[in-house]
Amino acid sequence: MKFLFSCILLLATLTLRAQDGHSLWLQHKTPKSVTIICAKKSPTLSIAIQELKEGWQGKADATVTLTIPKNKTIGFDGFKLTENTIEANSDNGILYGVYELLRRQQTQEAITGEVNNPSYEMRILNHWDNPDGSVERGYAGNSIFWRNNDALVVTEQDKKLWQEYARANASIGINGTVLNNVNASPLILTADYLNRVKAIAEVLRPYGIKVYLSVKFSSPALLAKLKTSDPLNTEVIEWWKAKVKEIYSIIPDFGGLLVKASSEGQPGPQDFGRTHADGANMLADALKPFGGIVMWRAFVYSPNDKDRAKQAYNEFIPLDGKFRDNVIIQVKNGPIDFQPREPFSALFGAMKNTSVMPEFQITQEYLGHAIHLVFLSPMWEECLQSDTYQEGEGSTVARCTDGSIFKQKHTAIAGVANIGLDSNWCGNDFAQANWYAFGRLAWNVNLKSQQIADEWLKLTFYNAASNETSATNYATEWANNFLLPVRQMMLDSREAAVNYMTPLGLHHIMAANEHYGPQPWWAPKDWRPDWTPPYYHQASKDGIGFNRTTTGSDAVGQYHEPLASQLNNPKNCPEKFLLWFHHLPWNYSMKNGRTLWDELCYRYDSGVQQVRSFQKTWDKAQPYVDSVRFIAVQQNLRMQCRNAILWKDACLLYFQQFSQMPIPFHIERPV
Ligand code: GCW
Repeated sequence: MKFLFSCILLLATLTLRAQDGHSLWLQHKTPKSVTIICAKKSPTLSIAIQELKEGWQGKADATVTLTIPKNKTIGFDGFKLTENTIEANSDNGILYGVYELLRRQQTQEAITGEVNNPSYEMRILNHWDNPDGSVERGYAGNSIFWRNNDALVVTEQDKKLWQEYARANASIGINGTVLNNVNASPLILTADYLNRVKAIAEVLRPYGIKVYLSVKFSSPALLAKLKTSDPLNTEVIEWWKAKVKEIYSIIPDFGGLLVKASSEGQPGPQDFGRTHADGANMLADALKPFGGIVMWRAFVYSPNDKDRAKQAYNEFIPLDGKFRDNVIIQVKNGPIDFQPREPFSALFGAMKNTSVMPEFQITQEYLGHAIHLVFLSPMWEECLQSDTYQEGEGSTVARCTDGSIFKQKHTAIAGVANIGLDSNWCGNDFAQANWYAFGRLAWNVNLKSQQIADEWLKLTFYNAASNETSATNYATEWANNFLLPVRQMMLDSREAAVNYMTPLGLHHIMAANEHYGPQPWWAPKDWRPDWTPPYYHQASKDGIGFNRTTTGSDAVGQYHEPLASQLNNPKNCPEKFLLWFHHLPWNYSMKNGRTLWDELCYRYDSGVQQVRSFQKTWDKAQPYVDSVRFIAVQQNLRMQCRNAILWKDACLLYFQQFSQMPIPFHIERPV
């Protein structure tokens, strides 16, 4: 009975999704007629042709030719567009060209005929999805891939959903997906699960998307009952080789493995006195004959370290150059953990003889979950365009990872997905923009957030509304009254979140475990200190902030000059990172003349005022949005505003115990 009930519920959810009409940013208007010429046949090209026919907004009765001429200027996955031709060297390239052409038609962007190659070879989503269907740090419902520890049943509804997912990803250039959590269950490598992976791969393949899996390093001991999982043990090596062979026998284009090892209690090579390189290389050797890669995460820190921000660098720099060429070290954007703002990880550009890929978090673990409207593109842009100075001025994180500076064999970028079974996919309609932005930046690392927001708003909100009204007048009105203010709201939203949560370089003062609200005071005696907020803010009567200068933990020393010296001096350190690198007295004088305490009050307050202004902006957007999405976003903003006030009040009242200074007169009073 219970089972029957769950089935009905699941069916209802899936049907609802299929019917809700909000197919992300792929909301085509009624198409004009078009003839497609394409000499070659393949499942991918059939999709390309179908998409063109269903979405064509160019000249009516046009003829479009799809060609694969082997043009040397066009790179892997790239393409060249004119009004009537799409050229590429592969079927996938044609498909990406089709989506780009349709996007340009819909957003009325010129088609300029230049070659369009992606910045990274591999553009990958990481799902933190568990076999029981739960999603670690997921705020959009259960997993779209896994359900109730039951790998066997694959329904037509599942396949339809995976197809919609594949299509959305292909439309923004994503070409890989890791299907399960980095805190990996060994189950994933069992036959039943691998069969389900095969079924998923079959749906994703025509859309140019490869599947990858996260694996638990102790799988040989857990699954095959070997006495050890030591990466240098012959039986262990043979076990992995056989397992990899088995995977490729059923999924010939399998992408490779993602590993979280010797981190946060996960097993790893260090359990056996071996290094990350020993572990990664053993897996890389097993994958090499099949063309697979290993993405080895650098997210490591131990309770004993005096400064968690330094550990990844300390562990990985000595191993630079010791990894096989099919290993990529996957590095989170910042040295701690997906905070609203962090400086870039010092590993970028410093590992010169190893492939390194950035890992971003699309799901908003520390940024208000699926409730707060926070457009993350500006945060990623900030990281990608940060200058590491590692190979002279202009050695941005982007250029250090996309192959421009270091001739790494593979280039890649990963984003931790915010996708679940919710009918709008991401839990919040605006969270879809973060999925979109990740794909667009992975394709073109130099895109600007404003352009991305612009595209997403036009694709997501314009078509639906414009069908009914007379075109030209409506377009201008829509741009002035909806596009411009809502785009500005998106662009300001990340800075607002930083202001009301962790201004001036504060970090990790969120509530324990759930990482949603403020809890700067939380510090149980029996808990790991590096998991408690006071470890990070260091507030006391003498001041606030983490001293990472040469007189403190010397994390600044991990950065290249002139950056290291700049960060080391509070007068030169960008104020957005001030308390990340410095412990300063409460009456420290900021550049604008305010005391540090007053500035902190001002920042928290301005975060709240920004959210209030977002509410006003959204209220005015009502005529241009369907009521379902309008109300959902309005309610979330209301909650976000209440939360922002809570953040401000909790943090200011807590820190005031130490500063012993009054909250400035013009700041909204704590309630
Ligand atoms: O941010 C932390 C999260 C964990 C996560 C870990 C990681 C998957 O709180 O939930 O585990 O990072 O990135 O491995």
